[in-house]
Amino acid sequence: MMAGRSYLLLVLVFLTACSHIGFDGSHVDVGVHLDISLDGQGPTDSSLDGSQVPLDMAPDSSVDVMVCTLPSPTLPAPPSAPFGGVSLLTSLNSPASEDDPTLTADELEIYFESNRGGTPQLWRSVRRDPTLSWPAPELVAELSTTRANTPRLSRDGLTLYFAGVGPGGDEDIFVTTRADRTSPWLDPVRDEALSSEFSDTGAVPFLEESGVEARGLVFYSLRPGGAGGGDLWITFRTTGVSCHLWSPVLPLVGLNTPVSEANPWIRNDGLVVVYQTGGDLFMVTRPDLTSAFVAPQALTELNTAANDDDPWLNDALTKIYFSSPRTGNAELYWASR
Ligand SMILES: [Ca+2]
Ligand SMILES: [Ca+2]
Ligand SMILES: [Ca+2]
Repeated sequence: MMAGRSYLLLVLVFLTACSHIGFDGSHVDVGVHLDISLDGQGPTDSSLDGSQVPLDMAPDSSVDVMVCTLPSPTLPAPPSAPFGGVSLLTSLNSPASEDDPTLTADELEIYFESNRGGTPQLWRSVRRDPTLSWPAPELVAELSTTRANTPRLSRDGLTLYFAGVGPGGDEDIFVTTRADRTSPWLDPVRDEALSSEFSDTGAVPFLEESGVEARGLVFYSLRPGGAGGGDLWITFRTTGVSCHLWSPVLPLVGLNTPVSEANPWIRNDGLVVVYQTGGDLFMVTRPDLTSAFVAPQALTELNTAANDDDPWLNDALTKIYFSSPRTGNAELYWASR
Protein backbone atom coordinates (compact mmCIF):
# COMPACT_ATOMS: atom_id res chain seq x y z
CA MET A 1 0.00 0.00 0.00
CA MET A 2 1.02 3.60 -0.52
CA ALA A 3 3.89 2.51 -2.73
CA GLY A 4 4.12 5.96 -4.28
CA ARG A 5 4.24 7.70 -0.94
CA SER A 6 6.76 5.24 0.39
CA TYR A 7 8.94 5.70 -2.64
CA LEU A 8 8.88 9.44 -2.17
CA LEU A 9 9.91 8.98 1.44
CA LEU A 10 12.76 6.75 0.40
CA VAL A 11 13.91 9.21 -2.24
CA LEU A 12 14.03 11.89 0.44
CA VAL A 13 16.10 9.60 2.61
CA PHE A 14 18.30 8.87 -0.39
CA LEU A 15 18.98 12.55 -0.83
CA THR A 16 19.79 12.83 2.86
CA ALA A 17 22.01 9.76 2.72
CA CYS A 18 23.87 11.08 -0.29
CA SER A 19 24.61 14.28 1.53
CA HIS A 20 26.26 12.70 4.51
CA ILE A 21 27.65 9.64 6.11
CA GLY A 22 26.78 10.52 9.66
CA PHE A 23 28.53 9.59 12.85
CA ASP A 24 26.91 10.51 16.14
CA GLY A 25 29.54 8.88 18.30
CA SER A 26 27.75 5.62 18.99
CA HIS A 27 26.06 4.83 15.72
CA VAL A 28 26.87 5.18 12.08
CA ASP A 29 24.43 5.90 9.32
CA VAL A 30 25.67 4.52 6.08
CA GLY A 31 23.85 4.90 2.86
CA VAL A 32 24.21 5.09 -0.85
CA HIS A 33 21.87 3.98 -3.63
CA LEU A 34 18.20 3.73 -2.96
CA ASP A 35 16.92 3.68 -6.49
CA ILE A 36 16.85 -0.10 -6.80
CA SER A 37 14.74 -2.14 -4.46
CA LEU A 38 14.97 -5.83 -3.68
CA ASP A 39 12.22 -6.80 -6.07
CA GLY A 40 13.04 -4.30 -8.78
CA GLN A 41 9.58 -2.80 -8.44
CA GLY A 42 10.53 0.23 -6.39
CA PRO A 43 10.64 0.40 -2.61
CA THR A 44 7.49 -0.77 -0.92
CA ASP A 45 8.46 -0.82 2.74
CA SER A 46 6.63 2.02 4.43
CA SER A 47 8.08 1.30 7.86
CA LEU A 48 11.07 3.58 7.38
CA ASP A 49 11.13 5.78 10.44
CA GLY A 50 14.58 7.28 10.60
CA SER A 51 16.04 4.49 12.69
CA GLN A 52 16.45 2.42 9.59
CA VAL A 53 18.94 3.38 6.95
CA PRO A 54 19.98 2.09 3.55
CA LEU A 55 23.26 0.28 3.30
CA ASP A 56 25.01 -0.50 0.05
CA MET A 57 26.33 -3.91 1.08
CA ALA A 58 28.09 -4.60 -2.17
CA PRO A 59 29.40 -1.57 -4.08
CA ASP A 60 28.98 -3.24 -7.45
CA SER A 61 25.77 -5.08 -6.66
CA SER A 62 22.30 -4.22 -7.83
CA VAL A 63 20.97 -5.28 -4.45
CA ASP A 64 20.56 -2.44 -2.00
CA VAL A 65 18.62 -3.00 1.16
CA MET A 66 17.21 -1.04 4.05
CA VAL A 67 19.00 -2.04 7.21
CA CYS A 68 18.40 -1.08 10.81
CA THR A 69 20.61 1.46 12.52
CA LEU A 70 23.96 -0.18 13.16
CA PRO A 71 26.02 0.25 16.32
CA SER A 72 29.62 1.34 15.72
CA PRO A 73 31.70 0.15 18.66
CA THR A 74 35.08 1.86 18.91
CA LEU A 75 37.78 -0.79 18.98
CA PRO A 76 41.56 -0.49 18.68
CA ALA A 77 43.59 -0.90 15.50
CA PRO A 78 45.22 -4.31 15.08
CA PRO A 79 48.52 -4.56 17.00
CA SER A 80 51.59 -4.64 14.78
CA ALA A 81 53.36 -7.24 16.92
CA PRO A 82 53.07 -10.89 15.85
CA PHE A 83 51.51 -13.48 18.12
CA GLY A 84 53.91 -15.23 20.46
CA GLY A 85 54.30 -18.92 21.02
CA VAL A 86 51.35 -21.25 20.44
CA SER A 87 50.08 -23.27 23.41
CA LEU A 88 47.87 -26.33 23.53
CA LEU A 89 44.67 -25.92 25.54
CA THR A 90 45.61 -29.07 27.39
CA SER A 91 42.62 -29.29 29.71
CA LEU A 92 40.18 -29.09 26.78
CA ASN A 93 41.87 -31.45 24.36
CA SER A 94 41.49 -35.23 24.23
CA PRO A 95 42.85 -38.12 22.13
CA ALA A 96 39.87 -37.44 19.82
CA SER A 97 39.50 -34.33 17.63
CA GLU A 98 38.62 -30.86 18.89
CA ASP A 99 37.92 -27.77 16.78
CA ASP A 100 35.73 -24.67 16.46
CA PRO A 101 36.50 -22.87 19.74
CA THR A 102 34.16 -19.94 20.51
CA LEU A 103 34.14 -17.77 23.63
CA THR A 104 31.93 -15.26 25.36
CA ALA A 105 33.28 -11.70 25.32
CA ASP A 106 34.17 -11.94 29.02
CA GLU A 107 36.23 -15.09 28.23
CA LEU A 108 34.55 -17.00 31.04
CA GLU A 109 32.92 -19.62 28.83
CA ILE A 110 34.25 -21.59 25.84
CA TYR A 111 32.33 -23.91 23.54
CA PHE A 112 33.90 -26.20 20.99
CA GLU A 113 33.26 -29.32 18.95
CA SER A 114 34.73 -32.71 19.80
CA ASN A 115 34.12 -36.27 18.70
CA ARG A 116 35.41 -37.69 21.99
CA GLY A 117 31.93 -39.08 22.61
CA GLY A 118 31.99 -41.05 19.35
CA THR A 119 30.20 -38.45 17.23
CA PRO A 120 30.78 -34.71 16.75
CA GLN A 121 29.11 -32.90 19.66
CA LEU A 122 29.33 -29.57 21.42
CA TRP A 123 31.32 -29.31 24.66
CA ARG A 124 31.84 -26.40 27.02
CA SER A 125 34.02 -25.24 29.87
CA VAL A 126 33.24 -22.43 32.32
CA ARG A 127 35.71 -20.58 34.56
CA ARG A 128 35.28 -17.97 37.29
CA ASP A 129 38.04 -15.66 36.13
CA PRO A 130 39.58 -15.08 32.67
CA THR A 131 43.09 -15.52 34.08
CA LEU A 132 42.36 -19.08 35.23
CA SER A 133 42.94 -22.17 33.11
CA TRP A 134 39.90 -23.97 31.74
CA PRO A 135 38.35 -26.71 33.86
CA ALA A 136 37.60 -30.08 32.26
CA PRO A 137 34.80 -29.63 29.70
CA GLU A 138 31.31 -31.06 29.86
CA LEU A 139 28.97 -32.15 27.10
CA VAL A 140 26.27 -29.64 26.12
CA ALA A 141 23.69 -32.31 26.81
CA GLU A 142 20.58 -30.51 25.60
CA LEU A 143 22.12 -30.07 22.12
CA SER A 144 23.80 -33.48 21.99
CA THR A 145 21.19 -35.11 19.77
CA THR A 146 21.06 -32.42 17.10
CA ARG A 147 24.33 -33.28 15.30
CA ALA A 148 25.36 -29.72 16.09
CA ASN A 149 28.78 -28.55 14.90
CA THR A 150 30.71 -25.32 14.29
CA PRO A 151 29.34 -23.38 17.32
CA ARG A 152 29.58 -19.59 17.55
CA LEU A 153 28.53 -17.78 20.73
CA SER A 154 27.15 -14.28 21.01
CA ARG A 155 29.17 -11.89 23.15
CA ASP A 156 26.82 -12.29 26.11
CA GLY A 157 26.68 -16.07 25.75
CA LEU A 158 22.89 -16.08 25.49
CA THR A 159 22.68 -16.89 21.76
CA LEU A 160 24.41 -19.77 20.01
CA TYR A 161 24.64 -20.23 16.27
CA PHE A 162 25.73 -23.60 14.97
CA ALA A 163 25.52 -25.80 11.87
CA GLY A 164 23.12 -28.71 11.81
CA VAL A 165 21.58 -30.98 9.25
CA GLY A 166 18.89 -29.33 7.15
CA PRO A 167 15.89 -30.90 5.45
CA GLY A 168 17.96 -31.63 2.32
CA GLY A 169 20.67 -33.44 4.30
CA ASP A 170 23.20 -30.63 3.86
CA GLU A 171 24.47 -28.29 6.58
CA ASP A 172 22.19 -25.42 7.55
CA ILE A 173 22.44 -22.65 10.12
CA PHE A 174 20.57 -23.08 13.39
CA VAL A 175 20.24 -20.74 16.34
CA THR A 176 19.28 -21.26 19.95
CA THR A 177 19.02 -19.01 22.99
CA ARG A 178 18.98 -19.34 26.77
CA ALA A 179 17.63 -17.10 29.49
CA ASP A 180 20.94 -16.82 31.35
CA ARG A 181 24.33 -18.48 31.52
CA THR A 182 23.11 -21.29 33.75
CA SER A 183 19.87 -22.10 31.93
CA PRO A 184 19.68 -24.85 29.31
CA TRP A 185 19.54 -23.94 25.63
CA LEU A 186 16.07 -23.86 24.11
CA ASP A 187 15.11 -26.00 21.14
CA PRO A 188 17.21 -24.80 18.17
CA VAL A 189 15.54 -23.15 15.19
CA ARG A 190 16.76 -23.53 11.60
CA ASP A 191 17.32 -20.06 10.13
CA GLU A 192 15.62 -20.24 6.76
CA ALA A 193 16.94 -16.86 5.60
CA LEU A 194 20.56 -17.97 6.09
CA SER A 195 20.29 -21.57 4.92
CA SER A 196 20.45 -22.93 1.37
CA GLU A 197 20.53 -26.29 -0.36
CA PHE A 198 24.32 -26.06 -0.14
CA SER A 199 26.50 -26.31 2.96
CA ASP A 200 25.98 -23.30 5.23
CA THR A 201 28.03 -23.13 8.42
CA GLY A 202 30.23 -21.04 10.69
CA ALA A 203 27.72 -18.23 11.32
CA VAL A 204 29.27 -15.48 13.47
CA PRO A 205 27.11 -12.64 14.86
CA PHE A 206 28.58 -9.13 15.12
CA LEU A 207 27.42 -5.54 15.67
CA GLU A 208 26.09 -6.65 19.05
CA GLU A 209 24.87 -4.29 21.75
CA SER A 210 23.77 -5.23 25.23
CA GLY A 211 20.20 -6.46 25.17
CA VAL A 212 19.83 -6.12 21.39
CA GLU A 213 20.08 -8.84 18.77
CA ALA A 214 23.27 -8.80 16.72
CA ARG A 215 22.71 -6.65 13.65
CA GLY A 216 25.28 -8.34 11.45
CA LEU A 217 26.28 -11.90 10.66
CA VAL A 218 29.03 -13.50 8.57
CA PHE A 219 29.11 -17.17 7.60
CA TYR A 220 30.64 -19.69 5.23
CA SER A 221 28.71 -21.32 2.39
CA LEU A 222 29.27 -23.46 -0.67
CA ARG A 223 26.30 -21.82 -2.40
CA PRO A 224 26.88 -20.41 -5.89
CA GLY A 225 27.05 -16.68 -6.55
CA GLY A 226 30.37 -15.90 -4.91
CA ALA A 227 33.90 -16.26 -6.21
CA GLY A 228 33.73 -20.05 -6.03
CA GLY A 229 35.20 -22.86 -3.96
CA GLY A 230 33.39 -21.83 -0.78
CA ASP A 231 33.02 -18.19 0.18
CA LEU A 232 32.26 -15.94 3.13
CA TRP A 233 28.86 -14.24 3.12
CA ILE A 234 27.43 -11.30 5.07
CA THR A 235 24.00 -10.09 6.09
CA PHE A 236 22.49 -7.35 8.26
CA ARG A 237 19.23 -6.97 10.11
CA THR A 238 16.78 -5.21 7.88
CA THR A 239 13.52 -3.38 8.24
CA GLY A 240 10.39 -5.04 9.50
CA VAL A 241 9.48 -7.04 12.60
CA SER A 242 11.56 -4.89 14.93
CA CYS A 243 14.80 -5.39 13.05
CA HIS A 244 14.67 -9.17 13.45
CA LEU A 245 14.81 -10.12 9.76
CA TRP A 246 18.03 -10.75 7.87
CA SER A 247 18.61 -8.95 4.58
CA PRO A 248 19.53 -11.06 1.55
CA VAL A 249 22.98 -12.51 2.05
CA LEU A 250 25.81 -11.25 -0.15
CA PRO A 251 29.42 -12.33 -0.68
CA LEU A 252 31.95 -10.42 1.41
CA VAL A 253 33.39 -7.89 -1.01
CA GLY A 254 37.15 -7.90 -1.54
CA LEU A 255 37.83 -11.08 0.36
CA ASN A 256 36.54 -14.07 -1.59
CA THR A 257 38.63 -15.79 -4.26
CA PRO A 258 38.11 -18.84 -6.51
CA VAL A 259 39.66 -21.09 -3.84
CA SER A 260 37.98 -21.85 -0.51
CA GLU A 261 37.52 -19.25 2.21
CA ALA A 262 36.03 -20.77 5.36
CA ASN A 263 35.33 -20.56 9.07
CA PRO A 264 35.34 -16.79 9.62
CA TRP A 265 35.61 -14.81 12.83
CA ILE A 266 34.53 -11.16 12.58
CA ARG A 267 35.14 -8.49 15.21
CA ASN A 268 32.11 -6.79 16.70
CA ASP A 269 32.75 -3.61 14.69
CA GLY A 270 32.68 -5.56 11.41
CA LEU A 271 36.09 -4.18 10.41
CA VAL A 272 38.36 -7.17 11.07
CA VAL A 273 37.91 -10.71 9.75
CA VAL A 274 40.15 -13.69 10.50
CA TYR A 275 39.47 -16.82 8.46
CA GLN A 276 41.02 -19.91 6.91
CA THR A 277 42.05 -20.29 3.30
CA GLY A 278 44.51 -22.76 1.83
CA GLY A 279 44.83 -24.40 5.24
CA ASP A 280 46.21 -21.23 6.85
CA LEU A 281 44.84 -18.40 8.99
CA PHE A 282 44.55 -14.95 7.42
CA MET A 283 43.52 -11.53 8.80
CA VAL A 284 41.95 -8.79 6.73
CA THR A 285 40.65 -5.33 7.65
CA ARG A 286 38.66 -2.42 6.25
CA PRO A 287 38.28 1.18 7.41
CA ASP A 288 34.47 1.21 7.61
CA LEU A 289 31.42 -0.93 6.94
CA THR A 290 30.88 0.41 3.44
CA SER A 291 34.42 -0.35 2.25
CA ALA A 292 35.67 -3.61 0.80
CA PHE A 293 38.19 -5.71 2.68
CA VAL A 294 41.64 -5.44 1.14
CA ALA A 295 45.01 -7.21 1.26
CA PRO A 296 44.52 -10.26 3.52
CA GLN A 297 47.64 -11.05 5.54
CA ALA A 298 48.66 -14.57 6.53
CA LEU A 299 49.22 -15.04 10.27
CA THR A 300 52.54 -16.69 9.44
CA GLU A 301 53.62 -16.95 13.06
CA LEU A 302 50.68 -19.30 13.71
CA ASN A 303 50.45 -21.22 10.45
CA THR A 304 51.98 -24.62 9.77
CA ALA A 305 51.77 -27.19 6.98
CA ALA A 306 48.64 -28.55 8.69
CA ASN A 307 45.10 -27.11 8.35
CA ASP A 308 45.22 -24.20 10.81
CA ASP A 309 41.61 -23.16 11.20
CA ASP A 310 38.63 -21.98 13.26
CA PRO A 311 39.88 -18.67 14.73
CA TRP A 312 38.32 -16.78 17.65
CA LEU A 313 39.90 -13.52 18.89
CA ASN A 314 39.26 -10.98 21.63
CA ASP A 315 38.31 -7.39 20.78
CA ALA A 316 41.88 -6.10 21.19
CA LEU A 317 43.14 -8.83 18.84
CA THR A 318 45.74 -9.77 21.44
CA LYS A 319 44.48 -13.32 22.00
CA ILE A 320 43.62 -15.95 19.43
CA TYR A 321 42.09 -19.40 19.88
CA PHE A 322 42.16 -21.79 16.94
CA SER A 323 42.33 -25.45 15.91
CA SER A 324 45.05 -27.34 14.12
CA PRO A 325 45.88 -31.00 13.45
CA ARG A 326 49.60 -30.18 13.47
CA THR A 327 50.34 -32.96 15.94
CA GLY A 328 48.17 -35.58 14.25
CA ASN A 329 44.53 -34.93 15.11
CA ALA A 330 42.76 -31.63 15.55
CA GLU A 331 43.48 -29.91 18.87
CA LEU A 332 42.66 -26.52 20.36
CA TYR A 333 45.45 -23.94 20.67
CA TRP A 334 45.80 -20.38 21.80
CA ALA A 335 48.38 -17.60 21.50
CA SER A 336 48.74 -14.02 22.69
CA ARG A 337 50.68 -10.84 21.87
CA1 LIG B 1 22.43 -25.75 3.51
CA1 LIG C 1 36.17 -18.83 -2.56
CA1 LIG D 1 48.41 -24.54 7.49
